Amino acid sequence: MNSNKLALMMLGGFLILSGCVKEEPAEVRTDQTMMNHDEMEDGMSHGEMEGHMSHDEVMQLKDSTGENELIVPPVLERNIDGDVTYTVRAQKGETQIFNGSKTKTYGYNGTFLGPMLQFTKGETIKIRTINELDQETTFHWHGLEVAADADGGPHDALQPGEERVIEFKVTQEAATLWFHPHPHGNTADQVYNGLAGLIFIEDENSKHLNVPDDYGKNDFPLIIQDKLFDENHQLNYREARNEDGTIGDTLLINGTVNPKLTVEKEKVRLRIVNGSNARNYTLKLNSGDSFVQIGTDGGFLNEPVTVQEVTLTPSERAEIVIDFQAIDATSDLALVNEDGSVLLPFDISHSNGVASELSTQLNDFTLTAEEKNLPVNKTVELFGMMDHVTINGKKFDPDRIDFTQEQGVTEVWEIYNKPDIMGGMIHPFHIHGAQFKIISRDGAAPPENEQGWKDSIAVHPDETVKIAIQFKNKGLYMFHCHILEHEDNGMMGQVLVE
Ligand SMILES: [Cu+2]
Repeated sequence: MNSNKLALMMLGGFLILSGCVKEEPAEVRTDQTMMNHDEMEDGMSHGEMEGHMSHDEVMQLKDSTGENELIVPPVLERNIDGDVTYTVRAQKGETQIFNGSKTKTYGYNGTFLGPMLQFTKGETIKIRTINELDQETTFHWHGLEVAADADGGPHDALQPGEERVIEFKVTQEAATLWFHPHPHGNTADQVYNGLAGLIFIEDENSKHLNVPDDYGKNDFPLIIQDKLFDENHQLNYREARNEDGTIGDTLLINGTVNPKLTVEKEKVRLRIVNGSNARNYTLKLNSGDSFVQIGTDGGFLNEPVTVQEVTLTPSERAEIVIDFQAIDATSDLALVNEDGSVLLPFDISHSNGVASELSTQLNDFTLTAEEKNLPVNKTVELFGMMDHVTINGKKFDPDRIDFTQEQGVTEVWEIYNKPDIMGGMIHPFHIHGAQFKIISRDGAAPPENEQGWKDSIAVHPDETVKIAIQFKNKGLYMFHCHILEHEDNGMMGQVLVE
């Protein structure tokens, strides 16, 4: 290990909090554990520390007690007057997350998180965006295929008090997308404090499929986010911040602490959004029962894929269907994380739900032989950790165009996660303004549940992924690591689509 690296490690006292999988030699791990132990003593009790030591250095989430029914984000009403469809305000406020105390938070059209916006493929949407924060922000529509001037990247900052109307046509298929801020160097803070909302796109296909779609009844979004609250139940981002990705010990789902979900004995669809700054989750049922995944980031899979678990890195989405009629769970059924921590206990209502069939054909997604055989047009190398993160050896420069691509032309991007001396970490790689197809992971076809539209992809250390991507619209788009602190630290580039 060279001295620079060691110095970096010494500075990075909170490395242990990282949500990213570290693959590194055992002796390094021991050193880190000891260092972090010292560093964290003053901030936490010894008992808490022990819990954080286990599970491969990732702070374990506290089990949900299930005392609070899951909050379902409201559906945003469309504007009645004028031609603007929706008005979305970024604002700050106080939210009662914990009984008897108020947490300072940010939200869209409310004090924490945001509402759900519904688009139908083919319609034109106009959104009035208003910044009521006391700092600049942007409104980024994650996964939406829109022209760059409507995308809400860091070049589209709204100053406090400013507003802007954006307009676009919805050209993509049914999917669960989300929106969040993207201000230059300050995304992590704003998302952490609560700025995140949902977009559901419907289309003719989705309307005719047999999939649960009764919002709040058998069709639930789950925005999963881990937070670290201080003793006053405040988020205190500056204290919690980790340059390698801020991790917390408390999971909020749709802003609900200690959530539970009451369901009928029927098929229930969960649209899961990893809205965390940095944590990766592998979700499964504590009973060991399987379930089906029906959707990826950008649409339906061709058919339901039976899985035991689903892994989501930051910004990835998965739609799953759990059949509570088929599962023989009399008690204690819960969605749990890989390490067994209880994320969402289910309360299965005694009344019988509706027996329903799930469509066996959901979509017509194809990766053509032509696409598979295209030459590689662009190579992307992800590298580093903490503040030393780069793409192709460079940090983000808003005045530099890294790539150009022709509108409507499919290109192959090859993305490589270069390990460092400590092994490296997963970087969730996201591209704005387009949905892409995964051609391969290390030369092999992606797993069945990744054979669908994606806008974010987990790239493991020393892994090479190939994707086929086409931009329908023009302009300057970001591509970046979706560990929000990495993004803010410059792990981002720009592609100009002409
Ligand atoms: Cu990263």
